[in-house]
Parts: sequence; structure tokens; C-alpha cells
Amino acid sequence: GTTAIAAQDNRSADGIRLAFLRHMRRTIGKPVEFSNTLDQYRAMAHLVRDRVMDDWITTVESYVQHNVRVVCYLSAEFLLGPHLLNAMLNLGITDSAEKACDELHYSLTQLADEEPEPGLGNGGLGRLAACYMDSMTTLEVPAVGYGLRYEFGIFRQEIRDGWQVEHSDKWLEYGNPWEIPASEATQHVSFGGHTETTKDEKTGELIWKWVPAFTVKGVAYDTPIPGYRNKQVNRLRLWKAEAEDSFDLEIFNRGDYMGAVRDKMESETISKVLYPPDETEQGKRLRLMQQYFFTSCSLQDMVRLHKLQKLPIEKFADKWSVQLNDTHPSIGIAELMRILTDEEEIGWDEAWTITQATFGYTNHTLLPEALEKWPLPIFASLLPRHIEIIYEINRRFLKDMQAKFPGDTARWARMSLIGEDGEKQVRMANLAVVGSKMVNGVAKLHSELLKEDTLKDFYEAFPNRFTNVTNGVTPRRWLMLADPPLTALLNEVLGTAWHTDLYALRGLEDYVDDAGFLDKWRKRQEESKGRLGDFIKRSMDVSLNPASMFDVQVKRIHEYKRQHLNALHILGLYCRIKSGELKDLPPRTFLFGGKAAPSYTYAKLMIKLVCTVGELVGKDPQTKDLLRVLFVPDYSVSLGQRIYPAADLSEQISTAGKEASGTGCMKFMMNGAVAIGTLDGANIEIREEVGEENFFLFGLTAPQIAEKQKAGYRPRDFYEKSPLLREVMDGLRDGRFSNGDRDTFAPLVRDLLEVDRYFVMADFDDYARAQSEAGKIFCDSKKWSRMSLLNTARSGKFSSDRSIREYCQNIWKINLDR
Ligand code: 26R
Repeated sequence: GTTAIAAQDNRSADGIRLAFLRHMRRTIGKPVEFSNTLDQYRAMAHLVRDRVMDDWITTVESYVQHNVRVVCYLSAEFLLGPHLLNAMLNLGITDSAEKACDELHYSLTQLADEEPEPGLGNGGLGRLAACYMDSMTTLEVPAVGYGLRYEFGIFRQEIRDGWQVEHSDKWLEYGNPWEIPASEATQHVSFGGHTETTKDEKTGELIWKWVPAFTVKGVAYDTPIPGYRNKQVNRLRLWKAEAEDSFDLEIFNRGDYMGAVRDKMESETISKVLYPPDETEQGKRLRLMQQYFFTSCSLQDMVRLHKLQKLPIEKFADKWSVQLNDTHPSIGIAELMRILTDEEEIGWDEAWTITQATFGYTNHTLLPEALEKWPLPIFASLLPRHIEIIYEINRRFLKDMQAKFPGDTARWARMSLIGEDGEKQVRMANLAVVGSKMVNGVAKLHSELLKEDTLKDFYEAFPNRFTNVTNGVTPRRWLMLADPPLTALLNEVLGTAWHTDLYALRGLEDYVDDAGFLDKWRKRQEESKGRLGDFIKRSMDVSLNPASMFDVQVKRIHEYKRQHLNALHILGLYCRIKSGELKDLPPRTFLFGGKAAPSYTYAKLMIKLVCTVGELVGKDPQTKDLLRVLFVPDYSVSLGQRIYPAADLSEQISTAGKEASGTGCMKFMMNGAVAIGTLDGANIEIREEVGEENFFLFGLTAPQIAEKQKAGYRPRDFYEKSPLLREVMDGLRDGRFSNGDRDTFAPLVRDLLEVDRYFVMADFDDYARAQSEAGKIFCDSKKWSRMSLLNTARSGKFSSDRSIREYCQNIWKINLDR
């Protein structure tokens, strides 16, 4: 009836244009002819939000009505990327919005470029959380994402003279139309102080009481997450820390103005800024405060909603399935125990059963330095009640282990929640495993290594608790939004089923021997490269050759990801061109992007190395038409959306056994890039899907690396054996590539020849071999297009829809065909 017509009009070009003009007047408050592009973006954002909100209301109503089981995805990071075009895509209003913009003489993409990116994450872990929110909503899984509303997200990166310089990210400066404060959800979180016990007069049982030193207020900000064309909207609830009373009037009246605001400032520090994952001890206390703050707010929120629906607290685990995105929220296990025993007065055993049934833990890293451990003094002073609870969990747990593995004291010590090597520490991964019903890794190899190595003792104690869910990425953002021309081509030949069933891309295989189609495929790829070229010309004033091979490595800068291996290989090409050994190689454009943790000196030196190589090959008349090396600054979600579609070759070259999964590899694959990579993380499964003939494999395997490590690895042996590697390393040491500067890279050269924790020297020759093979095949454009097409066609497995289905089936026990 009439509502249907209204809804229709809502989504038409006319409806959008009128709504735009209305928001320009009422929300922005400007005559439209005086508005600038930022105003226009904001007006557009508001009208799109209105349309998301309509669907939100109906979703919430249906959840309450059906008393559904809810997934709570707890994550310290959500790296969402820009909302505007994504929300339009999911609502299905992009065409109407484009038409409305045409009529108003605006460009929709220009408006969209005004949106500051919410960079509330560092890399893979945060971006995975964002992809999973998209898929959960698209699959109609009732879900809430819980995290922190950082005032400053990941720093903005500038490259000055080849070095990384960090600037603060003021993403909230001009307001954020995508969030709505939820005043009813405000929580209070305590810290510090001490605990007391009293005896219950009737039962004689001990009652524990926490007398905290101070309390901080948690204010909820909700961002609606729309599903793909299904009128479903889930909630991302991010907590902002505020002082309980933002202003102490009494102190103020006494004339102590600074004192009056100090309390407010200190409380607000908790959600001030995103932590980069670096190894320094600095700021540990604040990081723990962040983790407890958002986890406690989130669990209290669940309890509040549970009671609002008049459900018995004993049934908590039937209603809520809480997934821990790495150990960062794992303090939640002790917090739920505290709420159930201290506040709800449930007995320990029942509380423990509920807690264990509630949590699932996903591990995202095997690097020992990234496994979180808190020094006991810091932990106990901030969370005196929780440390008691953890000791009690540990006492009971170790008693079980003593029964299970009699006499094996070394094993008990390894499994204890409290580490005693040197200074006492709380081991968060151990707590997460002990307090969860399921534990998973993020790719097959990673999950195996967890069982064989990192969490071996726990696997032997609880074999049924361990499983794997290979990561995935959302094809809505990473294919449809990132590459509209490719999307149009796929729609033309396959229809639209692949939007929500990525395996349907297999249909492309029918065209793998169709010369006409392969030609179309190649042209489309060249156009993508042209679009990236235009952007780089505009933003960096550098011209790229779209006929050259685009060879891309974008990801966080880290030794284990080995951007320096890539750079050393380019130096190898440079040397071979200079010596006349290499003549007719296809021109290549090497693109790098990614941020280094501010305190990670080595990673910053790797950026400098890439930039130095770029300058060298770009200036030399003998190489400048054959090799181009560009470090694109400030890599982000939106930059990724521009880069993936333009890539020919995808660099996935981590040391085998170190990259838990990797997800960039999946975005490249969907967009038709061919990978060069090691047998690591998701690469293994990508190669399995696409076929070994469509993947450039090189390098030592994880078992070979482990063996070399045990036998005593000597990187210098590889340097001595390989003439090319020797030329490159000698050149680097002697300043041949850096205008005679022998100092800058001396630490890097020394490390690679003496230590080389990540086997760069050992893998160099084989990497160069695989690279030259890739170069040869690229010259045969038909063969290359075939490989590229098969990569897209066989990328179905790597949709985050598949991952979420597996979580529902194996971990959350949610039935998807309701
Ligand atoms: C403890 C603290 C210093 C810290 C360490 C590491 C904080 C954050 C991290 C980030 C880690 C956990 C991370 O991002 N891991 C990545 O997770 C991706 C999603 O599963 C994987 O694809 C990727 O391989 C892995 O490195």
C-alpha cells in the first residue's frame, strides 16, 4: 500500500535528491549553492543513514520477538573503512544516488572521497572483524560487535625522505554521521582498590566484595551495519570512556580549575587512542585498562539486555555466544565469573559452566612476542578482584591437570595461568583457552601449528576444543565496491547469484579458453591499472606505465612479512640489468604500502630501504623504463580498494609458519591477481583452490624452517653460495645503492648476515627464480589472463560468508536455515 510506495520513493533518484536538499537545509544549515564538497558528503551521508535506520528498527523488533540467540563479537579493533558507498551498495541505492548527483551536478565519487576513514584497527585482525560484521548481517545472524570508540585511530603516515613520519588521525573532527549515542546503555567500570570478605550470617559462606579506587563511565555509540540487500541491520557498539562527573564543581568553586578537569582527562584517556602492536613495555597499564573497560561494558550490557527480556541469568549462555577476537578481550572470562558469582550470587561451579559455554576464542598469531602477558603487579593493582578469580580458576584447573598428567610438573608449569619465569605474569592465552568451549586458528596450517606447538599442552588436555575456521573477506566491499567494471562484467556473464554465493564465480571457468573473453578480461585489467595510475598521478604526481606488470605488496611492515626480501630482489634485477645480463625483461611497477609500528625501528628501516631502491632504479637511465618502485604512503582500507583491482602479481612472501592466515591475499585473488608466495597461512589453501599451475610457489616450508632453526641456521652460508645475493648484500653494505652512504643500512645487513630470524637469505634465490618465471609468463598475455581469470573463478572459498557459516555451525551453534 502507501508505505510500499513511500519506501520505493525513498530509494528513487528523485527521493534521494529531495532528501539531500532537505538535509542540506536542516542538518548542514547552508543554502545549497554555498555548500562545499564536505557539506555535500555530510548531507548525503545523513540521508543514507536515514534509510539504514528504517531497516534497523524492523530488525531489532524481529530479534526481540523471536528471542533469538545473539553472537557478540568482542574485538579491540574494527577497521571498517568508509561507510557511504558501502551502505549505498548494500541498500541497493547506488544508481539512484548517482543519478541524483548528476542532476545536482556533483560527482558521487568526489563526495565519497570526503569521508574520513574510521581507522579503528591496525591491520588484518581489525579488518577481519569488519568483514565478519558484513557477513553476519548478510547471513541474518543476530550479532553485536563490541569494541572501543577510539578518538584517534591508526596514525596517518607520511613519508619524508624515505622515512615514516606519524601524524594523529582526527577522524571525528567534523562529527560522525554514522554513529548514534545510546544513552540507555551507559555502564560504569571500576578499577583499583582492594577486596574484602564478610561472612554470610545465615549460611556462613564467605562473601567477596571489591572496593574499587575509582570508576569510569562507558558511553555507547552505535553504528548500524547493513546487510547486503536483505533489510537486516546489526549493531556495532563502541564504548567511549568518560569521567563519572565530567566536572567537579566543588573543586572548581575552590579555584582549582585544572584540578576540576584533571579527573575528566584521566578517565577519557582510556578510549583516546588505538595502540599499535609493538613490543615495547610502554603504556602497558593503559592498554590493560582499555581491554578491561570495553570488555566489562560489553558484558554488563549483555546482562542488562538479558534481564530486560526477563530471562533467568542461569540461561545466559543459551542467549549469548561471545567470540574473543584474539586475547585482547579475554579478561572477559574473569569478568563474567565476577558478575555471576559476586553480583548474581551464583555458585562457582555453575558460574564456571555458564562462562565456559559462553566464550569462544580465536587465536591470530603464533609469534611468541605477540602472545599477551601482563606483569602481575600491574594486573593485581588495577584488577584486585579479578586476580583472585584467576587464581581460583587456576587452582581448580591445575588440580585437574595434576589428575590428568600425574607427576608431569613441567607441564603444569607451562599450562598455569600464571607464568613464573622471571617476573610473575598473567598469561592471557592460557586463560582464554581454559575459559572457552572452542578455540580456533584462522587457516588450516595455523590451526595445526597451534595444536602441535603453541598450545600443544592444551590440545593434549582438551583435543575436542580445537578447530579451524579459515579467514575470509567480504566480496561486497573487496570486489563489488572496489571494482565496479569487473562487477559489471561478472554480472553480465554470471548473473548476480555470486554476490551472496561466491562459489558461483566458478561459472567463469566456462570462458577460460574463449579468446574473445580473455581479451576482454585483459582490457578490463588494463583499465583498472589506468584508474590507479590516475589516482597516483593526482596524489603523488608520479606517472605509471599501465602496460607494465603491477607487482604489489601491501600489508603491515614487519620482518616476518619480508618486504626486505622483495626489495633485495629488485636490487638483484638492478644489478643484472646494469651488468647487461638481463636485457628483454617486461617492464615492472613494484608498489609497496603499509605502516610500521612507531617504535619498530627495524620496520621503519625496511620502508627506507624500499624508498632508497625506488630512487636508485627510478633515476638510472638504464633501469628507469624497466623498473619502477613506489612506496604509496598511508595505506588504508580506501587505498586498498583502489590498489587490489589493479594488481597483476600479489606478493605473499612471509616466512613459512609465521603468517597466521593473511587476508590481503584473498582480496587480490578475487580481483584476478596471481600470487607469488610461500607455503604459509591461507596461501596454502589459495594454491589448493586455484591449482599449483596458477600460483608461483617458492621457499622453505614450515617444517624445513623448524628443522633449520633446530640445526643452527647460518645465513652467511647462503650469501657465500649465491653470487647474486652476494652482489646485492655487498652493494648494500658498501653504499653502492645509496650514494655512498654505508651507515643507514648497516644494521640491516648485519642482521641478515648474522641472525636473519626470518630466513630471507635462505629463500632469496628461490624467490628470484619464481619471480623470473612470473615475468616470463606475463609476457604471454593470453596465458596470464587465463591464470588471472582462474584466480577470480576459484576464489569462492575466501568469502567471509563461508567463514561465518562455519562459525555458526561449529562454534556458535546457530542454525542458519531458520
Ligand atoms: C598483543 C599486542 C602487542 C598485539 C599483537 C598483535 C596486538 C595486535 C596484534 C595483531 C595481530 C593479532 C594480527 O593482526 N594478526 C593477524 O590477524 C589476521 C586475521 O586473522 C591474520 O590474517 C594475520 O595473518 C595475522 O597476522
